Amino acid sequence: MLKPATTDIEALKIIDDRLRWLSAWTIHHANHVRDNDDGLKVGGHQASCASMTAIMAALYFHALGPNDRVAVKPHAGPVLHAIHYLLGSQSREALENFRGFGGAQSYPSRTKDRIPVDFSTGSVGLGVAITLFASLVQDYLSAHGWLDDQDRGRFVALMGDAELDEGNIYEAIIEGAKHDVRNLWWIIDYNRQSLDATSADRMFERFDEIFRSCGWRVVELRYGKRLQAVLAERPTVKGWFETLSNAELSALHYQGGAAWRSRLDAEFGKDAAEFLTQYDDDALASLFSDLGGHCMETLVEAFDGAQDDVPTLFIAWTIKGHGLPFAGHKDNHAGLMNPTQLAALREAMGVREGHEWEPLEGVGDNARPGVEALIDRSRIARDKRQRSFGSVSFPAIPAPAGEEQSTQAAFGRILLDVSKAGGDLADRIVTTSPDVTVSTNLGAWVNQRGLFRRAEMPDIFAKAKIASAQKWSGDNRGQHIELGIAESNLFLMLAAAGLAGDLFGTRLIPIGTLYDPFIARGLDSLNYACYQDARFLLVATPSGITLGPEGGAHQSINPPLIALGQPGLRHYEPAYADELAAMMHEAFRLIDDAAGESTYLRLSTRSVRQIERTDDAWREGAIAGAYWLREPAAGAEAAIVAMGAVMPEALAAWEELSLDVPGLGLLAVTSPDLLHRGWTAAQAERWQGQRNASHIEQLLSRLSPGAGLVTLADAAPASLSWLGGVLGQRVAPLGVEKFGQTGNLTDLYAAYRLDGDAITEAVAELLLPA
Ligand SMILES: Cc1ncc(C[n+]2csc(CCOP(=O)(O)OP(=O)(O)O)c2C)c(N)n1
Ligand SMILES: [Mg+2]
Repeated sequence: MLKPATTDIEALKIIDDRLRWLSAWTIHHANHVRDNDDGLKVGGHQASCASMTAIMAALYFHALGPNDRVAVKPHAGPVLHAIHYLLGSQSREALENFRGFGGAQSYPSRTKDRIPVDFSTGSVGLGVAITLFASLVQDYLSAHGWLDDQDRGRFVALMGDAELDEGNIYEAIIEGAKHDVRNLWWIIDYNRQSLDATSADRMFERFDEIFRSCGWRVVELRYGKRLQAVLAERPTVKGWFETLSNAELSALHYQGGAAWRSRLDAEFGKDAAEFLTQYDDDALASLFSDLGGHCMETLVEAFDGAQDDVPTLFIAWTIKGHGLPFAGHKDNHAGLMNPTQLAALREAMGVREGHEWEPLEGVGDNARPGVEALIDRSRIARDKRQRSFGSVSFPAIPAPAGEEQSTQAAFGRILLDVSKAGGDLADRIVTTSPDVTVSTNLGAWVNQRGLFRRAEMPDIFAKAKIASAQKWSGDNRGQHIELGIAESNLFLMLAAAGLAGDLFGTRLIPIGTLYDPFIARGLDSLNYACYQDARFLLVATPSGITLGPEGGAHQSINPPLIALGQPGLRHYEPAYADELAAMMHEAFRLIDDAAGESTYLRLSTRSVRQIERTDDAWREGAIAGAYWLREPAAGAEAAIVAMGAVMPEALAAWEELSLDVPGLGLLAVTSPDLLHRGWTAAQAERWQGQRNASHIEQLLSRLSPGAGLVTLADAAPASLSWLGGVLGQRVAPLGVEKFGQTGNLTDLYAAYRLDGDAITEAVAELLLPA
């Protein structure tokens, strides 16, 4: 690539200044200018922004191509808004309302910001790692013929140095190495400060080794051109500079030129005298601030020099708060300039009072055309892309035949049938699992559709004619992305694949499987995926103490409660294979529906006798969250309410008790999550004058107002006990509250009170006169 003309570099430096000003001003305005009715601290991170303005100017106005996608360090959100303000894609109103309701968000948000945000950020580390999985998805789409070469791009993560402490980053680069990921730039804003203080020194030399050993190129941008030239002439000063600890260096940057002078004088005495006479204090401070991440020539050169597809880590040395009065101060993370300091910055930047929001305020007439031309040429997407929805056709999904089945086995059979039937749905499904592909019943699907590998991977065992039920070969047509045991990676993979419609214009139907208890291991990544409105199907199996002999380390208890509190994720827990088939169809539909969401299926390995259906009336209720498996008599005094794998106990108890308790009902709950949402939504509607009863209110109003409910779930009893609040009916909640143990189902259900005796006792107690 040609080196840009000097005028471009100058224009980029001007843009760097504009970004520093606009980001600082946006935050200042929100904290000190805008009305504040409630006295809450508004906040914002002027120092974290100032640290990155040069890097972001060089990226957005020079290096990025139109298909490149960027995850921006959360605390540099205002810089991204300032960039789009210069580009004309962000409004002044949104900036004036920064951190206000409906205004520019504190941290870049794909769903809430009006500017194009490729990846939301906020929980540090996750925004970095998702770029790696997005790059893998890009390779997947290319290999499957869904992405033209000219539409491919690079994935860039702008990260704080303290983000390197997040373990999910290393889990991701290990997985990336296995898949030979490429087209990644991760750029560290190496300001050597975190939130609390300056960061520890000792790890620095290790980070580059870690990345190199995972196949990355590491480019360190330590010095700007000016400082590099001066230190090249003075190796002893350079040696001294490089031994300064993070804390010492930051303190000197904060203290400024006089402090540098006295330190150098103390260190080198008369040997530094001639050097020091060449600089006044300001010039000395400016010289030592010329670090790589603030030097436009250095940045442009580095980006131009990394145009191949090798994943590259840039370590760009910077000063936190560069150019602001608290530059380098260890406490500057949430520091805000006071009005006096802001006024001084405004003056220094040539911004007239009252003209603070003008995009190119302070840019001289000579420079302006060059700056405008550069902004005009910027190749990044300016407008928010339309999401791709509604293009996949979903055939009906028949339930697999079989008198006795587990929901986990039925899941595997349904996917196999989908695969055999072929067509659009089957081709768009991409499955993934953190080393539990076989044990979550994805095996048959993988036998049919193969592993995804960019380079052919033969099945050595098959070639050697060693008998195995499981084929394990891969090529670039494969549809299963194999992951190592790292549940956070699973969710980031699902997040990236679940955004394929947005990122690449092609909707994928991602399905991820894992063991239910290990959802907790990747919970923040799961939340992150939902926060961005990524769409996928999560199949968690096995679950609960119903896992029996596997014991308490693998028996999940609280995931239904997690799901109850997780926006963007719908929990379904089927008891029967036909329910599961209906739920999978609904989950696929929701993936491709603009108003949809992701789905979490909680499945079991317990083989249960399937129910005979006389009609299809159950189906609508099952999708809405519950249906009467055994209808209650009108005004009945009691009902059993059960979910999932313990349905046979509920049915048996119903059969036994209905002789003595006339009209006893059995409610099959398929989604406490949906029932709860429907209940609160109907309540909110009533407050606005509408009179619709929610699904669960309609179901429970078949019973008498004072009826008793015995709720039963192989999960925390709170998953269902809240149902008593819907109409004020009494509840006896049965469920699992202590860690599980090994054992057979009879012993375990008796010990944890999920059996017929427990149900009978609970019903009896509810029916006793008070
Ligand atoms: C998972 C998570 N934990 C904690 C925080 C709170 N937090 C926000 S920024 C930050 C330190 C960031 O330091 P660094 O990454 O170096 O960024 P910079 O110095 O550029 O601001 C912390 C701990 C967070 N946002 N996410
Ligand atoms: Mg930092």
